[in-house]
Amino acid sequence: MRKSKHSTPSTADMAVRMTTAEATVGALIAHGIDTVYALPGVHNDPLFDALFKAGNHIRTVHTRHEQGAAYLALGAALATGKPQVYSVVPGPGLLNSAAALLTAYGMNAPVLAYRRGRGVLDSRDPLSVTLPLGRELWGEADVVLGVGTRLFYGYTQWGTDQELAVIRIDADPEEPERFARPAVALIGDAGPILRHLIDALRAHHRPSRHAEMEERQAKMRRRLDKLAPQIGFLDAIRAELPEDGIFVDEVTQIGFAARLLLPVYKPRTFLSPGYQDNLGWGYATALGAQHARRDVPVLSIAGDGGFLFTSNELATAMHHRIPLTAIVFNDGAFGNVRRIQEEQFGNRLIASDLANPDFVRYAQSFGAEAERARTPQQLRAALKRAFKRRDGPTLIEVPVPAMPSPWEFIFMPRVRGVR
Ligand SMILES: Cc1ncc(C[n+]2csc(CCOP(=O)(O)OP(=O)(O)O)c2C)c(N)n1
Repeated sequence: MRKSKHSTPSTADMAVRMTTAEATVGALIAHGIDTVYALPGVHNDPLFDALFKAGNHIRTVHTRHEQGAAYLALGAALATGKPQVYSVVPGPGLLNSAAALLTAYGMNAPVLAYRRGRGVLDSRDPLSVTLPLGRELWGEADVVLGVGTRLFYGYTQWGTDQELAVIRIDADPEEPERFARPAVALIGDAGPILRHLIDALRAHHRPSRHAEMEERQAKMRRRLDKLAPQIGFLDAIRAELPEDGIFVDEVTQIGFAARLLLPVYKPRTFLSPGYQDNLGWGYATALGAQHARRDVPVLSIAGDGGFLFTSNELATAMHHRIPLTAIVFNDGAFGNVRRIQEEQFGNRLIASDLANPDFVRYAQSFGAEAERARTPQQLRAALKRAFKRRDGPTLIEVPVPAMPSPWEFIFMPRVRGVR
């Protein structure tokens, strides 16, 4: 809003004098937005000028690529639960940010806990399960309540039959019938709907399943021990990341195992990409989460493939002094792709080997703290040091060999019905 040299301007006067950019920024502030993640250009120069004039009311965090701006905004939204804003130029700027936008769209995704719902129920509760045990339970259930989830695995892999009644709660009326018509579809805000259901069910009691579930959890855990190399690193991470610290997952071996095995204690502390599984979302999204939640440590994990998608945002982390800790698990390959080529395509390896920078020197060249850890014990010590730093980013490189496949716990055969 321009200042009048004379008396206080009337509302009509102000409306005439305000530019579209100033009105936009004013509206953002009025809606409680305090940060714009952005990359400027000639198309939105007036917007940036309006942001400048807005002074302390709204901060601008500029990134080094448009996907970075969008992922930072997504990370901030996921970590705080509040709407966030990013701004880029039209055309290539918008298209560059499209993968992040697609992920944001795909994430409106969770419970069971399907991985994006992890933390809704504390992992220490025996009733809190991940995919493999979820599938077993699906096979036995007579009623399933899906809250804000597509129930993708249930419908498309585990199967349905006449004996199973599905009740779905979703904010979007188009969602419940995406795969099959549920027995009941409740449309609206899950909070009040669940409150009604709890009140209605208060009179009904059933025997506790805690003991049974503890036994089944232990049995499943013995099967999952096959993923021992991943578990070693995840144990080191869980030991150092505080209960309210935020873990940002990636499409990588440690990430796949984390979705099944990392204990998660609180909502919004396990951020995982939407069902599109965008490789490369991790570092920039984690940066946004750490920018928005300075009060807790945020940990980004990535493979060497995914990390280099957005590692240019190390410059952003330095510029804005964002104290994000990141681990790169370096196996010199698109490891996931390579293992599938080895196991399912007669070891015909193509386009899956990678040439990498020296990650420690790479991060240091931005001015970041960096070190290498080779074992879970060394990783623990490095994380302890990293989480103490609050004035800028840290990178830890962990060189790793190929890891055991998690796929038997993710793509599992049907347990009921016929398609
Ligand atoms: C945007 C995008 N491109 C490609 C893929 C396909 N993809 C899934 S995992 C993967 C390899 C990941 O390699 P890396 O990050 O090094 O992790 P690793 O599997 O080696 O642990 C690829 C290319 C994807 N999921 N998303």
